[in-house]
Amino acid sequence: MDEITGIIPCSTTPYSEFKNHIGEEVTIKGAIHNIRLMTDFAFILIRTAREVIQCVYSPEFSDYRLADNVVEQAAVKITGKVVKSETRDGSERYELQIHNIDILSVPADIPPVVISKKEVVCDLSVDLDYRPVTLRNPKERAVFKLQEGIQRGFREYLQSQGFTEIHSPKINFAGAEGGTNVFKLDYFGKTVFLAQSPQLYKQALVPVYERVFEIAPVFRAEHHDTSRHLNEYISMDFEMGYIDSFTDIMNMETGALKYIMELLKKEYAPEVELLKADIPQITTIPCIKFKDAKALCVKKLKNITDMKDFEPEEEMFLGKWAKQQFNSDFLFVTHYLSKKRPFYTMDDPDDPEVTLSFDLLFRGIEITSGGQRIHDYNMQVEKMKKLGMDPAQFETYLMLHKYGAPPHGGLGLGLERLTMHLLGFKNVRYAAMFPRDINRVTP
Ligand code: AMO
Repeated sequence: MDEITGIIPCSTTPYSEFKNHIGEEVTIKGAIHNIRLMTDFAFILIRTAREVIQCVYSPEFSDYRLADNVVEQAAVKITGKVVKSETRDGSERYELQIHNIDILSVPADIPPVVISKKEVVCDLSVDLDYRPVTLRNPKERAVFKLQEGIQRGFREYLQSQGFTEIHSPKINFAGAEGGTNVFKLDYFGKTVFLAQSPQLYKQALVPVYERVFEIAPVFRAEHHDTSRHLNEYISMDFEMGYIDSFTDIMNMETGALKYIMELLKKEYAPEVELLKADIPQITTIPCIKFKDAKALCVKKLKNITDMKDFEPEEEMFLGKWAKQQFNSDFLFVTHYLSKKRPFYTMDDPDDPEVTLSFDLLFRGIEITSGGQRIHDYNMQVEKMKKLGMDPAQFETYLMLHKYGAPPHGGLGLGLERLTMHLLGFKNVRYAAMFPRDINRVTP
């Protein structure tokens, strides 16, 4: 009888170890990414989980002869001898002289778009239509490997600061962020809502765990087709109790971003290089109050009509201003108007027209909203009433306040928005693996 040991013996050698096996025979498994047939030999590129390995076929290397089913996208197991290859720039590279190819599977058809070149050259909509295939292109898949690094950095940093990871429900009794961009759902005859954010739950968990975080999808019924809005995106949230001021939250975010950027440089270097990612250097992040930032915009930009919020051009201008003035890619804008922030936001006791809240701009686009929350029951009920909300509808949320909550606050950071600006994409869809927008629910 066989017994399952929980151990999978490693049957393939990663490229990073080739340098230790020069002249030896090794085995690799992967997909044939590209074949270049020459007169009496062939280059066969093998795409493994994170690398593309050059293999060379020649009748001189063994008795093995190339078969007809050695085609691009076939899954293969190759054995061969590791040799140093010649590079134009003199850098150390290794390749495999093929001794044998086992075909593990053959594709039924050729890919609808060319994925074996450096870039997939097609319109964004075509790229997205064929995402399961276009993501096989090393540059396209690198985007989401890097995105993994961002999430990992966020998680590791917050865990190091005593945060507990949570998962809040995505089927909710109310929209947490207000507005019309909430998806309604028929739930056995009852109307429920897809979570716009984990807001109500992360706050509820502050008296339980003090510091919590969540990385999860959230849903926004965006009615417009813009280059920076998705209908489903990954929100990286945290909430922390016993804060002295809402600047504690900004400090925690600054620490997390520093950690993330260092992790990307250290452990995601191949992707950073492939994507030419412009990883920002963070020392400190400058802060400006909303009203001062607005005054700057009014002075420098024309036709500003909305004095309560920023247009995208204003955020772009502020991003450039932060770069010029402070050599910073980031800018915290604080004290947004009370009218413009959600019901849970704490007003500034010194000036109730404004809130103890902030946005973080990264290269001129908002990537984070956050702030201090109301923790007092009566204050929260009053604010809800003032905003025309029915506190009875939020009875379960208000248990937080009713039964005692410490001063607390937190933030939500849009993963795709951060990725988009790290990589200089013009459209957030490039930073979403399978984006959902007003026109797209497939693949
Ligand atoms: P807010 O609604 O501002 O705040 O969202 C926080 C961050 O999420 C990102 N984001 C989006 N990304 C892609 N597509 C969208 N449609 C979209 N909408 C928002 C942005 C934004 O800064 N509960 C609060 C956060 C908090 O205070 O803790 C919230 O969700 O990067």
